[in-house]
Amino acid sequence: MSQYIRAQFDHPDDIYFLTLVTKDRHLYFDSPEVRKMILEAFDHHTRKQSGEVIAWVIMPDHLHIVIRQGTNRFSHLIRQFKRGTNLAFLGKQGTLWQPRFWEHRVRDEQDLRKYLDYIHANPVLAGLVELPEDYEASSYRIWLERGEYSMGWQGTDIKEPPWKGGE
Ligand code: NI
Repeated sequence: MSQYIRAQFDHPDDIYFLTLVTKDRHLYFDSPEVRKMILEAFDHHTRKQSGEVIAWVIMPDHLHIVIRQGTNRFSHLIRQFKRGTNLAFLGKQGTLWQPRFWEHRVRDEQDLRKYLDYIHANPVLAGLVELPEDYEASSYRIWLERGEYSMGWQGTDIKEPPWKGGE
């Protein structure tokens, strides 16, 4: 029984919502160029384990990403991603990241919807832009084109993260 449950929670198709925060909340990712590099690095490490980046927002001091984890655990992917970005940005000296991260398993489509809305509303709620599509470092425009949002959605009704007591 325990084996069965473990396998179920460690499947390549498992979807996770992940939050990573910079060390001491430094604004390391305060330019579009750097945010693009961070996303590309995450995408690279996700693809390496045959996973998929489903949604994202790269904020100046943290990121939220939804992934299908693929053939290796999401924690392995995060270790590789942190190591790779530390090396690229700091040349092995120090770290860009807080040691811990937050993960939530996305259980169904309704759950996914909540995480998508939370991700895409992030830059608006942080006061960085007025509309989600004005922030370049999120997957909002992709999901808008897929017909998952109506034009003019602002996300200003998204006040709380979709989990309790979360970051
Ligand atoms: Ni956030």
